[in-house]
Amino acid sequence: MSLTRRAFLQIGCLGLTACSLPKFTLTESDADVDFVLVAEPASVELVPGKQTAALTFNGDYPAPVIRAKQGKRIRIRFINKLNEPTTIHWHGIRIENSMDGVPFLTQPPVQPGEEFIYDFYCPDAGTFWYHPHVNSLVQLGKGLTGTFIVEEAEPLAFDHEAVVQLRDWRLDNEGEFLPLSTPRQAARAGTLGTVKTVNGLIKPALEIPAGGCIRARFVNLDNTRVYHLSFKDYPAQVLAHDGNAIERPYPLESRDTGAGMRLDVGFIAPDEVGKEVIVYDKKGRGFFEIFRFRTVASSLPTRTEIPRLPVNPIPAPDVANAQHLKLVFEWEGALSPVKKDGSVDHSFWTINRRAWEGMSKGAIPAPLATLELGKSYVVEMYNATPHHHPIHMHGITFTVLSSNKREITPYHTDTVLMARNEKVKIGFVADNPGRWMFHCHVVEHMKTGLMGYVSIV
Ligand SMILES: [Cu+2]
Repeated sequence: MSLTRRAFLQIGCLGLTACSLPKFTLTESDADVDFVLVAEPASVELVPGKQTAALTFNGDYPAPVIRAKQGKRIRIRFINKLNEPTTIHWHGIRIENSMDGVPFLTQPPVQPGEEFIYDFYCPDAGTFWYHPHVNSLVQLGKGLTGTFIVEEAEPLAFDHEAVVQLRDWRLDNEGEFLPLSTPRQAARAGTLGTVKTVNGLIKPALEIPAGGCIRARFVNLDNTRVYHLSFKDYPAQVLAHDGNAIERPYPLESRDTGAGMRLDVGFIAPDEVGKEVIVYDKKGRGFFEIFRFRTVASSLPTRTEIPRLPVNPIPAPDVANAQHLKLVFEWEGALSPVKKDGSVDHSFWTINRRAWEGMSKGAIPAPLATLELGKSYVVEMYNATPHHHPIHMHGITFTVLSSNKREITPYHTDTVLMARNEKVKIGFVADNPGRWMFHCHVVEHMKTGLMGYVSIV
């Protein structure tokens, strides 16, 4: 296959394998929306030769990659064809509160057979993702996760973009789901999957144009796993953390990317056809292959420079005059009795000694804090547990200011991975009114206590 640079720029993925493009075509009545997204059960092949009864977007996995444009609105007609209520949360988008997709807190759950128009403006460019915020362990665990890309207002000079969607599945050899959670693991680092996939495939080889300048968008769609992404000795640059471009790109050695987190990496593909660049999960001194890129023929001129990404317009907090808040994450370890219907409500984790109570119509728990609109805040977070937690805040992109465990060059993100006993300071301007969830993105942790919300008024 021979590809010109222009062709890559125009079409992006150009039908290369393992690059998911939206399959849905708009009908006439959908002409007033940009995208139609359907949550529905469907059979997909994850274990080779076996079928898995998954929950999907638009009938397949990977889910369609939804593309919006920075500074523009996007309207998505969402249809719930599941047999239970759901919502869609747009992770990392500084969105209007009513579009944030949190049941009861920001909208009524979308009932089976019903639909909801998500209509919002995208102020920031980058790699984001979407998923339900209802029955998350099951709905996300069985497949409802997808990538949401906001393209920069001005196109960038990459030759090719690779969307790399990482996630595990808890499956047996026949492709049947294993229990998605085990209390023992929920009270620790979380229950890991058994089948690791990249864009739905096990250790695939993703095609890239020889000599091309590549933007790889890594998206950790998993419920639990932390990936320690590394190219080993192959030169690659970190361009963005969790969708937010950094001012000074730096060489990728290994970057810890927890559940819900993203990493944009730029690199120049080898000049020769059939060469491979292997991407690893680095654990200790060991490098374990996740997948590989493989070069295909192209007529691209040789590139030496990787374009920089424009930094998003995130307001800078006034740290010197900011109000300080403290949040302590602790392990409580309460095994709860089995309820009448056979279910259990373990709470293992607390924020400021309080485990999330859950919510329903007319029963919204009190916020963790009420913040004043327009004011700057510094939140001192302390992970007093022996496990890592990717801590995510909705509606606000914050700045990671410092840590007691590592050198921090302040950067913008929506999710910060906290190591055991780590203290992290984050800062932000509370400029987005509404009630914003604040939780760990290890889904078993949020479901067993490590969740709350802040109210900005
Ligand atoms: Cu956690």
